[in-house]
Amino acid sequence: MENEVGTVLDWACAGVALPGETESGDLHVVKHFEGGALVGVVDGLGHGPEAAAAARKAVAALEQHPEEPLIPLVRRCHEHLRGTRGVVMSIASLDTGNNSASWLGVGNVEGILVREGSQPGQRIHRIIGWGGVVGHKLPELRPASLRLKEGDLLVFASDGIRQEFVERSDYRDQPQRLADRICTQFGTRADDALVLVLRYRGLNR
Ligand SMILES: [Mn+2]
Repeated sequence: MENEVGTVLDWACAGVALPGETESGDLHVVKHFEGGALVGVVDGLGHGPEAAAAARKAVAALEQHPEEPLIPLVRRCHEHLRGTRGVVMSIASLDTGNNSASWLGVGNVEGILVREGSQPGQRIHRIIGWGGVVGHKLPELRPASLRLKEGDLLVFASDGIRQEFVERSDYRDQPQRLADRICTQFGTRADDALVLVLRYRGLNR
């Protein structure tokens, strides 16, 4: 199963915990399922062990049923996280049969889609994150739908990364180099930070 992800997505992430903390409360999800993959970034509120525990619980809930539509999936996650710090997240469910994605953000994790062949600052779709905290209070959940083409790039970043990365990055680089560079160049060092970069390859190439 894991190998199959590699044929659909080239992906990498880069992250750093808040200086002084031993574990990060920012975690990524890249989970394949029959016909697609669930991807995204989860940020446990605050930082330190309690934030990390909430984030791990969220990722476990998401990975348990990655094939589920996003609304029931986020609701399930919300129930699992009651009594924890809670998390914010942006996630996307990729449908490799239809070359499409369903996206949903709760809180302030950045999510963008950069079309193949874009110049810096061009043709970037930003995923609107609604307010709220998974585990405490959910906003109205309204996933967005987008078409995907081979070569399109998806980037998720927690709020430990300054948002100006969106306009100022050169997205032509390989996922690992791009993730490393965004993390180094735009990390605030005032919070945990995580960047997830995925290049969509599709099934038929
Ligand atoms: Mn954060």
